Amino acid sequence: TKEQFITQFKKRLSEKYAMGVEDASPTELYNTLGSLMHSAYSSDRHHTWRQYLLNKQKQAYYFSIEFLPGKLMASNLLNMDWLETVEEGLAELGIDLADLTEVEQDMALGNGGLGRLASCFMDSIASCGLPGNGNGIRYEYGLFKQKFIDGHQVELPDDWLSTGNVWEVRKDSKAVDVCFYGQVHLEEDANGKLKPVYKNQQVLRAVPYDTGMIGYKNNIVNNMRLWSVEIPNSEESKYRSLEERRTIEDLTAVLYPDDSNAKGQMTRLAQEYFFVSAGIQSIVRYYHTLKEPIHRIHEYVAIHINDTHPALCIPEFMRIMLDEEGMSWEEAWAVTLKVMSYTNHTIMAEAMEKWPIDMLKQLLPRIYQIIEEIDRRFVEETELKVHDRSIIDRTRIINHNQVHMAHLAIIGSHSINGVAKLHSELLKTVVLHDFYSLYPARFNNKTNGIAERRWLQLANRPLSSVLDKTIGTSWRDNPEDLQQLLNYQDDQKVLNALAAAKRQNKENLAALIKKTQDITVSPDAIFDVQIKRLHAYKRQLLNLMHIIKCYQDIKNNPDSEFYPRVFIFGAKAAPSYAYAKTIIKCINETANLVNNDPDVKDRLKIVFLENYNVSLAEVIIPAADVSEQISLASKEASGTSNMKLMLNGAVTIATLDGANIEIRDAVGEENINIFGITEQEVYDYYESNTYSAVSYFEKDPVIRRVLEAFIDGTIPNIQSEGREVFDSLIRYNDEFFVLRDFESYVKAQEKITECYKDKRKWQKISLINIANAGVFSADETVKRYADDIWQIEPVTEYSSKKG
Ligand code: H53
Repeated sequence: TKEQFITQFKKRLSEKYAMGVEDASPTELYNTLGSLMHSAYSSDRHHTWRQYLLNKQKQAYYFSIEFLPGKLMASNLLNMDWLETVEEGLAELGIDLADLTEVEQDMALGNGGLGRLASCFMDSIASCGLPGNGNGIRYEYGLFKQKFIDGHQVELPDDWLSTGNVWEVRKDSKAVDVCFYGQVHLEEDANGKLKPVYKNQQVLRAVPYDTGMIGYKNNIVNNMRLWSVEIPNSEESKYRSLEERRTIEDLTAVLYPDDSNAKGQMTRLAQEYFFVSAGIQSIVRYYHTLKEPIHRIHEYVAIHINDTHPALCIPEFMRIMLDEEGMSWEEAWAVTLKVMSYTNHTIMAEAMEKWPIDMLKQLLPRIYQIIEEIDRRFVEETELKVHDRSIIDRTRIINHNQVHMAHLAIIGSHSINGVAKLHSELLKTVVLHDFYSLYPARFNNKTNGIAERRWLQLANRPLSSVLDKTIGTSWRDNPEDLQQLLNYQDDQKVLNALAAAKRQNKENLAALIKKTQDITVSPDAIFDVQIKRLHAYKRQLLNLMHIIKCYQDIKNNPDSEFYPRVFIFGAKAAPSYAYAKTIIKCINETANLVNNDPDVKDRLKIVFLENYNVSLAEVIIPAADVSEQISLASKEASGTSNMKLMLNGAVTIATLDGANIEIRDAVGEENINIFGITEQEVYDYYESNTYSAVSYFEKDPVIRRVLEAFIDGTIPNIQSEGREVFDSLIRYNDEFFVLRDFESYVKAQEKITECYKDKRKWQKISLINIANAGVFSADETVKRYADDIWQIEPVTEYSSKKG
């Protein structure tokens, strides 16, 4: 109750800081509340763990090099069913919960979609009562903090742990050793079995930090285990200088901020092995406490490889089965295949990880031997199956002095899935077609999903309360019940209430924009939002070109009618991705020009919010009118901001790419604005090699005028950047078909403006989007993983019958 909470809170504050509420700072109050929550859910964590153990339940382990949870306080309060009580209790003490959550630093151990998906899954797995855990790296520094200086992106370190982390628990007793480098050879042991003998290995200590993943009002608390590197006591004497120590500690120091290029850094490869080896060792150790025979481990353990970064799970699991559990190769391979499953998240060739053989051999000699043997057996087996030998060249793991991580992941997993229908089809028909012909039964689709608790219940309380009043509260447990809203699509009262909620969110965002960027925007304008990593294939440039066209239209005809729009961007560019940074500079300089041009008279505003992250997304998404999902068809595996924006009532403008197609199917053609060429047309262009960007420049005066603005000084301060963009389109033939799609994009944008002017029509479309977003609940997605791939079941109370 509220009274109990107040008593406990004051008591804890006094114990922790020897203070009363009046003297405590927001940080002290935040830490007090966090510690109170932590004590409360720890017993649930213990209970959950015991249930799994006593039931000997099969558990899934989600291995991911990225997790992007954002802030945890509000979502933990919601899931613990404490939110209202705590809010009221604090209010009575004169404290605003929002002031405390403000103190928390975003946990940004991920770059974008991949890491955020992993965190949505963690929330959903626990909320569905499923036995599933995360396994990753506790980076000392998260994704860089982005600042703009003279319109350029500048990266600052994200020292997120500097203020402490109330949610994590260091588990010294669960630390394991992870070995690198050295030499290895095989020797026969007393039983005639080959065993590896190591020399000169570097031994590092992996220390786990556990964070409870709290289920939604179900008392289930799963675990996200993140590993941090340390120098083991036994090795202390080896690393005397500060520099040597630092090199080792660097292993878990930073998250690689480039998720589009597998860079050849040793540290990155070492990171991959580090969390994989530590995770698998700890799983096997736990398995032994069940006292079940090792060859049945697949009945108790499912390991999921999230993108290729954890693909070393396969040889590492093999290593443990062979070298430590004494299995034969055949036995070890049989269980490995049954345990492992893999999700592919991209078809972009440059994101397909490959490592030079020499590097792998040097860093992980035993693992390399095992990979070689997996490859040898794969070739041997496949030769018997296929007539066309070229298939082997295209599918084997080791080729051209490189180790292909996706090939390893596919060959060693019983399930391979894509993340949206189109993406999974493209995997089968194009990108992984050879593998599909070898292992058709392994391929399946699992369309991504989002944690609707965070993205609606928490982020958009005005909308949530309209929903409660209109359709009751069942949607909070079962997002598909949002469908009931469809009964109100012609109810003006409901439409007005939805519009009022949107208005409140827009005012909120407008205030944030004023505060952080000192730009005044009117909530009467259309809020047009593109939020995602900056990447050429995502085509922020197409958006910018349309903005420039609008600006030129106004300039050419200053008194013409132009419906006010605010274009809002949020995006980080990988520090080494020069072209992406160029686009940022161009957007920022265009913003400077447009926002300060008196002719524009507030009809156009461009806002590029600095340091886009989960917390910022939680403010932007509820306020969006238009959702920009404009990647070149075939390139965006799924996208998930498209789902979050739809759920919050934004109307989508989209290409037929990724999950956009499924959004269209859910809302109907008339409630989404589709434009651009299809994936088939993209492939036709590739095949015929007939795309000519310059012809669009020559024949379309609008395109010509827009592109000239990049190089003729219209947009100041972008001499070199403007030229670079111009050249990428004209000289280098526009890799992502921006010019090809420009005209249809402009038309779709014009339709949006017309539609927005008809308030009632717009509100109805917005309602239809909200009502149909339930199918994208990550709860449903993880249930499909649980049933089809992991074969895990929701927890039941321990029954002694199970023995
Ligand atoms: O994964 C998201 C997709 C999105 C895709 C993204 C992604 C990364 O964030 C990083 C690496 C990678 O291979 C893919 O780009 O389309 O929605 C979750 O599946």
